[in-house]
Amino acid sequence: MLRCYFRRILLQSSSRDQGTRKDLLTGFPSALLGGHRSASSLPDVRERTLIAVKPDGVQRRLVGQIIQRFEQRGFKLVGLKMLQASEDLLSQHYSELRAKPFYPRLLKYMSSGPVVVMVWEGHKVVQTSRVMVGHTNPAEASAGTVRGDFSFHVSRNVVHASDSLEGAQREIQLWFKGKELLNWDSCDQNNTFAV
Ligand code: IDP
Ligand code: MG
Repeated sequence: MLRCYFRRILLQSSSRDQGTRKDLLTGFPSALLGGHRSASSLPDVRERTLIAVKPDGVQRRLVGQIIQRFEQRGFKLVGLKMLQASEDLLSQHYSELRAKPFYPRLLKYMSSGPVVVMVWEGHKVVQTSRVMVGHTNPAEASAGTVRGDFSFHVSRNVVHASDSLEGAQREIQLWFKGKELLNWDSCDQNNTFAV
């Protein structure tokens, strides 16, 4: 019921003003959030995260298998593109790691070829996708995770996943324009969650 109400408002709002900026993290118009942006007040089935297949993953033709894992888990793809990331974009993306000794090598690796960036949506998608991706160092990543199944060294760990709600919001805004993300209704939603 509540979900239908929110959906109706969302549809009315998008048809009334296509130019209104939707909240990139939740898919909800910013105005609907009423200034309450704490994680607990967000409609959590619309939580969003940024996943990227890094240049090694693209070169090794792993894009399809990585997408498949998120699809089969039940998450919803709301944004997807392939690009050659600029140094400027990567330095913003990895700004917290600037002081690390591996930072120059990391930027060289990430700009060595195209990446495929995606935004996935769903209940606790940030936390769940970190588990699906596995430990930063593939040598410590569990089998069954992307890194645990497809890589063995930290310098080539195939995939990126946002590590927090705040990180996801920042990264989605960095990599995507609002109009590149689509709000769409999935026909299986009654079979993947209930509120
Ligand atoms: P995360 O990708 O699991 O969130 P972060 O600590 O945020 O891990 O590091 C970002 C990326 O930097 C890693 O995914 C990996 O590509 C690279 N990286 C992290 N630690 C090392 C290291 O010790 N040597 C080389 N590259 C590293
Ligand atoms: Mg990280």
